Amino acid sequence: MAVQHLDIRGKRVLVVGLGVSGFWVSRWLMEHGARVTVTDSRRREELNGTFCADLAERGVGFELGGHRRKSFLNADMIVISPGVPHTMPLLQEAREKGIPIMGELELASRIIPTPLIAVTGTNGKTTVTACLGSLLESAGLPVYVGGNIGTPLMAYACEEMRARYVVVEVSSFQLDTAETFAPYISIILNISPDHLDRYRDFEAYAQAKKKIFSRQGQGQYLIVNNEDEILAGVSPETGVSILRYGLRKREGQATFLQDGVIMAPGRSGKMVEYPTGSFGMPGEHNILNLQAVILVGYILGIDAATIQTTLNKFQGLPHRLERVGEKDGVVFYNDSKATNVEAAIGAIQSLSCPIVLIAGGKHKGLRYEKLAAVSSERVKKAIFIGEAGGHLGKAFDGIVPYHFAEGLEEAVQMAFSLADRGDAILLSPACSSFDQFHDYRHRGDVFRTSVERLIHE
Ligand code: UMA
Repeated sequence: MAVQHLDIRGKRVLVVGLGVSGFWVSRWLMEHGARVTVTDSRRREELNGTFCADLAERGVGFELGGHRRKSFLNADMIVISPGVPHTMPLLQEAREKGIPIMGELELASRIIPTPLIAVTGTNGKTTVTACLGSLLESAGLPVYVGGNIGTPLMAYACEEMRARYVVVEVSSFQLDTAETFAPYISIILNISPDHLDRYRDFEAYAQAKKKIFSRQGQGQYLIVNNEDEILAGVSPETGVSILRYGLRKREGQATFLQDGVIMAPGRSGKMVEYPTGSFGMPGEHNILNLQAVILVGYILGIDAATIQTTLNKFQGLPHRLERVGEKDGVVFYNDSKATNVEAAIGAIQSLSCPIVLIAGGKHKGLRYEKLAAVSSERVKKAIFIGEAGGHLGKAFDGIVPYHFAEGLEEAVQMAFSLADRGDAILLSPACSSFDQFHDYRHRGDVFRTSVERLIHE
């Protein structure tokens, strides 16, 4: 849908949530003649001061420290941030009154004319998004990288929008409110339990993820991981071209692994070989994720040499199985981005040495039995922190010896005292960070600083 169909000039638009999404949404709406009020349950002192000052100067109205029912019911349209549950009672009431409610991603996708390459999945989506950005850049294709990775697409909508492609990391929260969103290429890397504090059950979460392709059709592509039980069963009949990847060769699969080499279709119609030994990121999960990158390269007609060079050079991102130091033969890994069980399992399986695991944080209603079972093979001791510590302890009882620590710094000291030369100390929390930290980056930074302090003791 083109921007003029949104018809927002002079309309009262309520923006819910004043984080980075609400900020860029409000800016765009003001620039296009809407009368904007932004509301946030947090008080002004708790919000980003630069955002508040900028929007105040542009004439945006504020309702902070809580939401007013009247503003929801009197709005001509409501735009919500991803962190705001679309099931919130005030939104339900407004919906019943016929007031259009839109998420930031939906709004952005209606405005942006640039073809979108959208990446979702429970784990690995930020890494794949960043790697795709790198690939397109290396291929000389002007690209904008945004979404859940940090900068919302509405920030791009406020620019001249000159990119050839937009690579967007998409979360289930953003997909909850997607209606017309139909990317040129969509990718689902995997679906495993996460965010069960926001969704009714796993099925509801999986349904949200599948919305990434529900509006795709002829001339568009869907790339899915055929090793994932849920995704292997996905087969839309909307005309979208589906490309599957996996570790074993199977019928109907576009790419697969054979003797350490990824076999993939090439531009000439012949299969191309991508040796994985030189890839910059270790682990089986990356061999899977990078097949999605190869397939995007194939669709866009990028030559195989550029694809291989990108995969060799790309070393991953901070806080994702990042080596942050070594002392007396013990190596420290920061995997703070592992905010759910499957991600932590992926990290444990990627390391081939004995592990002292640091896990825990905000409990999201996940079950830790599978983590305990995988840990029994390689984790010699575990240290639990935060709100989820007790739940983890119950799951690990009788499987792996564990201790509790007050905070991350104490956990690092404790882990080092329990480790021997040749071991790895792995922070891979399997939980979100919000009980003790601002976000996973903050948690990873505290880990790194604690490790550096220990190294220099
Ligand atoms: N708020 C309300 N009322 C509510 C709930 C929240 O006013 O009922 C307010 C909060 O007080 C807060 C604001 O809403 O001030 C925050 O909105 P937000 O959480 O959507 O934060 P943004 O800063 O806009 O960041 C969002 C994404 N956050 C979430 O999905 C929770 C960021 O993903 C994303 O990078 C950014 O948009 C740009 O697209 C973060 C994330 O944790 C990294 N994502 C989850 C994940 O990766 O697992 C999904």
